[in-house]
Amino acid sequence: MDIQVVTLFPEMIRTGSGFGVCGRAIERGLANVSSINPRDYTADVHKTVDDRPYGGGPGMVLKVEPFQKAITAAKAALSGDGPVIFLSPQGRRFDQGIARELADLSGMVLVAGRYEGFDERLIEAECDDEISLGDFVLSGGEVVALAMIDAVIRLLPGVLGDEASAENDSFSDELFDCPHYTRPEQVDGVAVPKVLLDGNHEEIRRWRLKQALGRTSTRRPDLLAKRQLTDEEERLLREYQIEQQSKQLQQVN
Ligand code: 9D3
Repeated sequence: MDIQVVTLFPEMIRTGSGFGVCGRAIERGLANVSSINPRDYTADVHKTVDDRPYGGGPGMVLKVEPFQKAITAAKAALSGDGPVIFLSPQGRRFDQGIARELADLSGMVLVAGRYEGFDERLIEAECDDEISLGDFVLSGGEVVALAMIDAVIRLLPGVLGDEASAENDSFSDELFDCPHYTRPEQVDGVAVPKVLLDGNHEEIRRWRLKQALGRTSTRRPDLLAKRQLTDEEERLLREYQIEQQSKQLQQVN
């Protein structure tokens, strides 16, 4: 996987992709992450990359020429082929499905903006896809590029061990995780749920599934609505809801 990032802040990309699972995958040659700076493709002494918006108003707009030249260089640097993906608040929202699609490609060019964004003519000329991380305001696309790079690299063959990659294929994006606990058995008087200490693996499986269903239903009912529950899952979810109700009654009394 070859990822070329067009950015005014290459250091953010290099530093941000250098740690943990992602950093190790890059070191092992399973992925390449490089940056190309539009400032290196300016022709004036001031290396100008932005200018005032036509029609007036606040903020600055990124100039076409330095970004277009940088994108051309990024495509040429790409070892294979791949889409040019603009990162902008107007894009379609990134999710695990998009991460999976991108992980099947041999490469991509991610274009991160700053200021008010790109000149529309650059988008019309160069954009194959436009992606947002969600409905909140960031200062630019670099953090979004890093989120996408991390999500995609984790999915590449050989990056994770067998256990974790099995999780990738199954329900990891459809249900929330169950709660996790490690030693010690008591923290500030709060004990680990007994079922996890008893070693009954069928009971543990049922408890974990019940917690995952319950938390997803409480916090993200939209995720659960997308999913057809099995008879066992329906039963466990009802048990969870009854258990939560009796817990709340205990707190009142
Ligand atoms: C406060 C400025 N806004 C005017 C109404 C528009 C605006 C322009 C540029 C808001 C954010 C940005 C910079 N953001 C990105 O480049 C960006 C982004 C984001 O802000 N949120 C979620 N995903 C993305 S992808 C790129």
